[in-house]
Amino acid sequence: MARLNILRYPDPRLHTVAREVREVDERIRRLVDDMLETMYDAEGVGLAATQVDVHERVIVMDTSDSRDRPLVLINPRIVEASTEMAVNEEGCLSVPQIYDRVERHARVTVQALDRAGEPYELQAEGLTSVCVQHEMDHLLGKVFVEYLSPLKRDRIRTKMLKRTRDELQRMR
Ligand code: K2U
Ligand code: ZN
Repeated sequence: MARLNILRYPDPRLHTVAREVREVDERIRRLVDDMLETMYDAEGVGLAATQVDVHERVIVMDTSDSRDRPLVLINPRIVEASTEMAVNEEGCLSVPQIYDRVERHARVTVQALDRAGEPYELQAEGLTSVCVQHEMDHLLGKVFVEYLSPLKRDRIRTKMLKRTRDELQRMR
């Protein structure tokens, strides 16, 4: 397994729309395993393939307290979403140390393929619901800061660019 590099906002590759996975083969299973290792190492509760610069519809998640219940969603589709909405504080591994409130569906039903390529259905609420909607946005090239005001988004963009520049300077 390998830890993968996580793209950092405002990298334009984060705005790529991911394509469907044609076959759940060894290459995809290796990607899933590497994404899980990367997600646990980064202490995230979810990770989309877009964030590691692979533009295929693959998501991994683990919202369990014990951090030992991985969820794999390949070619996920939301088939039902509650009219009830909920506002939650969100963060993103591609926008480190930035948190803000985003409104999403309180509950969603998702159909996907698992790591073996078998179809299943997930009824999600709470953190799982927020996370799966956040990750599915990533597969559409959308980052959660795009729900914020243009002023907030520009401030975050400036902060991220400075932080990345400072880190590159320190590495020299
Ligand atoms: O996509 C990612 O960058 C992973 C996010 C997933 C996530 C976003 C919003 C709400 C829940 C999960 C990271 O796990 S951000 C870290 C985090 C963890 C728990 C709650 C909020 C943020
Ligand atoms: Zn994210």
